[in-house]
Order: sequence, then structure tokens, then C-alpha cells
Amino acid sequence: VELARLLRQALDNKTFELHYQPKFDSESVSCIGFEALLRWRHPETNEFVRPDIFIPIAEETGLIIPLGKWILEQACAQLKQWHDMGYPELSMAINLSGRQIQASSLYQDIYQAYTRYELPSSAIEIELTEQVFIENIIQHENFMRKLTNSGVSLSIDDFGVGYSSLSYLKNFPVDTLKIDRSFIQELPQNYNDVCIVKAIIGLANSIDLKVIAEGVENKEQLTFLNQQGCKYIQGYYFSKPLTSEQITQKLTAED
Ligand code: G
Ligand code: G
Ligand code: G
Ligand code: NA
Ligand code: MN
Repeated sequence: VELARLLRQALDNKTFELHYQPKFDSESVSCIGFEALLRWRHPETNEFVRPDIFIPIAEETGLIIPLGKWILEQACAQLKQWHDMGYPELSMAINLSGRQIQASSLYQDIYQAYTRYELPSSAIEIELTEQVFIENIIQHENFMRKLTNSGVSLSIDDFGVGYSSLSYLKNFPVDTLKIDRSFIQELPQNYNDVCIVKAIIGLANSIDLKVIAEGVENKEQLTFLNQQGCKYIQGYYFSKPLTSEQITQKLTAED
């Protein structure tokens, strides 16, 4: 209850922050875009509280609805700034929770956020965890189709840990699988993980989905993933999540 009150206050006072983790094309070793990650500092300790602790509370209290709008708005405003700096190819991925999908205004909210900043729909990517995707695909199929028909991409996050959603992947408009980092951590030593990751990459390639590995932390993992044909990489090896100022600095330094 206390945390719920503090979260409401944070939204009113605009003290939430977004950090951005770059995603890379491992062949060209270039940044292709970002995942927006919500950050919140506890007002008393000033320490970051982990999103897995406060996002469930924001969901239970319904705060995730106005907070989600703020995230969309903020992420699009930021991407627009980077496009205007001369990087119009960069994309922005935004995580959505189940509660947000169940809100009737979500399609509108997404549409309004990217059009307000004159961003192409193709620059926007929505990440749903495998579990949220499966739990909502039947009831909210229209939303997902409308979204992807509009040109926004849909990624299945934490792929492999939740339900097995193979039949859905064939029939629904998914663009990308994100291999969960629990399968990446012990590559290439852990034989089970080697098999699972090979299978996911093979599956993605065979049904024409993009595949990105998350949580890549070292050269050995990267080399293995490249050998298996996984082109897109996210993780501390290339970059941890950064503030908007840090990203802007990196982009400026490239010129
Ligand atoms: O940033 P970190 O890796 O600690 O994120 C922990 C979890 O919080 C991840 O599952 C991530 O997807 C989730 N998360 C981070 N930012 C957002 C957000 O803006 N919206 C939602 N719904 N989940 C988020
Ligand atoms: O559930 P989701 O995949 O959205 O979670 C993203 C979270 O993973 C973020 O909190 C981010 O900080 C974290 N993360 C990103 N890259 C790495 C990595 O290479 N290693 C680890 N351990 N965590 C990572
Ligand atoms: O910040 P860090 O030391 O984790 O960065 C590791 C590598 O990732 C560096 O080679 C850096 O150039 C690259 N990198 C991080 N963020 C970006 C980015 O936004 N754009 C590009 N092109 N490279 C980045
Ligand atoms: Na995510
Ligand atoms: Mn993820």
C-alpha cells in the first residue's frame, strides 16, 4: 500500500525514468535500436527499485495504465530526438504488461504516441513476454493484428521460458523472438542450453522470424550465437541499459 502511494506520487511528480539498452546487429556491429526500460528510485533511499518489484504493484493498482502512456510518450519523444540527430533508422522497443493489453485504449495510445512525434510505425516495436502473449492472443487477437498491420513490430520476449507457443507463432503476426537470457548465460558450456538455443534459432529462421539473443555478456556467447545464425544481440557485452544522455553522447561521438 505504501509502495503504491509512492508510485502514484512518482507519476504525478514525473520522477520515473527510462533507460535505454542498445540492440546490435552483430555482423555490422552497429546499434539498430533500443529497448526502453523503466527505472524508479525509492524517494527515501534514492536507490533504484527493481522493476520486477514495482511493476506488479503498478499493475495491481491500475497505475500501469497512465504510467504506460507516459512510457510510450517518453520513449517516442526520445527516439524522435535521436532520429533528428541523424539516426532515422533506430527503433524503439517498449515492454507492455498484460493489464495494458486489456485496456481498450492501447492501440490509440500507441498510435498517438508515434504520430505525435512524426515517427514511422516501423520504428516502434512492442515486446510482450511469451506468457503475456499466450494469455491474451485469443481475446485480444484483433488488437495484435491491428497493431502489426499498422506497421508496428511485435516481439516475443523471454522466449522459451513460458508456455510453448509454437502453434501460435505460425498463425499470428509476430516479427521477432527474443531468446531468454537464462538460455544464454551458460553458453556454450551447457549442452542443454546449446540444444535449446540452436532449436529456437532454427525455428525462427524456418518460419521467417527475426531472432535476438538477450543477456549476451561475453565473446564466447557472441561467437556461438553468430555461428548459429543469430544476427541480433542485446546484452552487457555490447552495452548495458544507459540513460538518454549517455546514448546521446555515444551518438554524438560517432560523428
Ligand atoms: O530493467 P530490468 O532488466 O531489471 O527489467 C526487469 C523486468 O521489468 C523485465 O521483465 C522488463 O521487461 C520489465 N520492464 C522494464 N521496463 C518495463 C516497462 O516499461 N514496462 C513493462 N511492462 N515492463 C518493464
Ligand atoms: O525481461 P526483460 O528481458 O525485459 O529484462 C530486461 C532486463 O535484463 C533489464 O533489466 C536489463 O537490465 C537486463 N539485462 C540486459 N542485458 C543483460 C545482460 O547482459 N546480463 C544480465 N544479467 N542482465 C541483462
Ligand atoms: O558503453 P559500453 O562500454 O558498454 O559500450 C560497449 C560497446 O557498445 C562500445 O563499442 C560502444 O561503441 C557500443 N555502443 C554502446 N551503445 C551504442 C550506441 O548507442 N550506438 C553504437 N553505434 N554503439 C554503441
Ligand atoms: Na523486455
Ligand atoms: Mn527480455
